Amino acid sequence: MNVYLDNNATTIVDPQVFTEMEPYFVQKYGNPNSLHAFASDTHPGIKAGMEKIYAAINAPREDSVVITSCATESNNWVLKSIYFEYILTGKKNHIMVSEVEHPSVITTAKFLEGLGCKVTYLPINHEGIVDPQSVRDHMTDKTALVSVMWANNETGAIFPVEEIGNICKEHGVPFHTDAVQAIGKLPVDVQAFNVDYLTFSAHKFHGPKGVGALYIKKGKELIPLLHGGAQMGGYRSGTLNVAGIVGMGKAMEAAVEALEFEMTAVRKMRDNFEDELLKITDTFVVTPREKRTPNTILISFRGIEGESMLWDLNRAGIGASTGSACASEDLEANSVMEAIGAAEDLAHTAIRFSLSRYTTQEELDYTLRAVQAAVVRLRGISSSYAYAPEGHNSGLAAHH
Ligand code: 7TS
Repeated sequence: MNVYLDNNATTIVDPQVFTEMEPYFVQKYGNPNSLHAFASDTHPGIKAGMEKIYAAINAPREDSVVITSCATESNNWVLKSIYFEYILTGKKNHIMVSEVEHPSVITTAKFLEGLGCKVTYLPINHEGIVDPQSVRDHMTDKTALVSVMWANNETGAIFPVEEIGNICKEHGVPFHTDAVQAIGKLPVDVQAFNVDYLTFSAHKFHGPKGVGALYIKKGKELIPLLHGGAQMGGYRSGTLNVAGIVGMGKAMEAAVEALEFEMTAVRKMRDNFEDELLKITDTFVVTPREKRTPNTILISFRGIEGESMLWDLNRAGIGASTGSACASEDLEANSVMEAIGAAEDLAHTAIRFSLSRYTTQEELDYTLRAVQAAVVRLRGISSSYAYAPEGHNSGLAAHH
């Protein structure tokens, strides 16, 4: 059996999405900006795709949704353009990001720090969530941007973007949120909250890879990152990814339709699976499940290196993740676990299971048996676990 439980990394393309994209490769392949029928043949598809994208996040027509190549580009764009416009010119000197943003935000912030920008890395609490009060505490009259993700990719923790958006509005500071892990898992409505910039990426909700977007509220237009032929109203040059726009539109429409299913059926499957995993001795989950996206579990198995667990699961045909990047030689600890202040041994034991609307109960039953077998095998050969034997009551808190 093959079981895919790494949906926070990427997802299977919905076959309906693939079908809608297909004509735009060998039939309707014109450059939409050319002046002939090959070009105009692409226009209805682009228009329909864009309308679906606007509808899915309830974006008003006067606001912009600019298509990019991925969420990484969208995140880079916001931070770097704010830097060019406000920091390089000396009008402001400071931005805030949470300390558990995706690397596309964190490494960009670090890069800008090297250019002289002050950066506050907002901490997360013991549940893995940013406290809105910390945004208020660090706000200065020189703050140019606050960037806090809607939901974390590793824990699934949902961040208080409504409160943070309000604090930003009070201070007249632009607010960006990386909603990559929120689309299709939580209701995302750019008019319900104060959001100036919102990032998303099609491949996280059963659309194609290589197409993302940035929502930009009217009046908050950014300096372009990519200069060139002035496509996308001059905001983002480069020939339009026609099939990508068609595919992202269809995928977003389907994600909104499936949202209720995700929030009920997928959540229920996730909860039951998690209950069973937690029956294994010495297992820990940081963020309470009601404060998480419906599809995600980040769980630690004391005494077991995450990578060893992945190896055993992979041999059983199961794809999961440690949620941490592997440096070439050192195995890095999970960054969220580190930020929470988990004991070093636990930070290396986190495994992320992320479900989707395609996950079945049968797959989870099979995975549970594989995890149980891996735990027995790996704890049996674990030197660190030998000092914390089964039943030993050493929870996360005891190790602080
Ligand atoms: N932002 C968040 C919150 C993400 O989870 C990811 C990908 C990105 C941005 C980057 O998206 P892309 O479209 O540029 O690829 N996250 C993950 C992950 O959790 N495991 O692999 C990729």
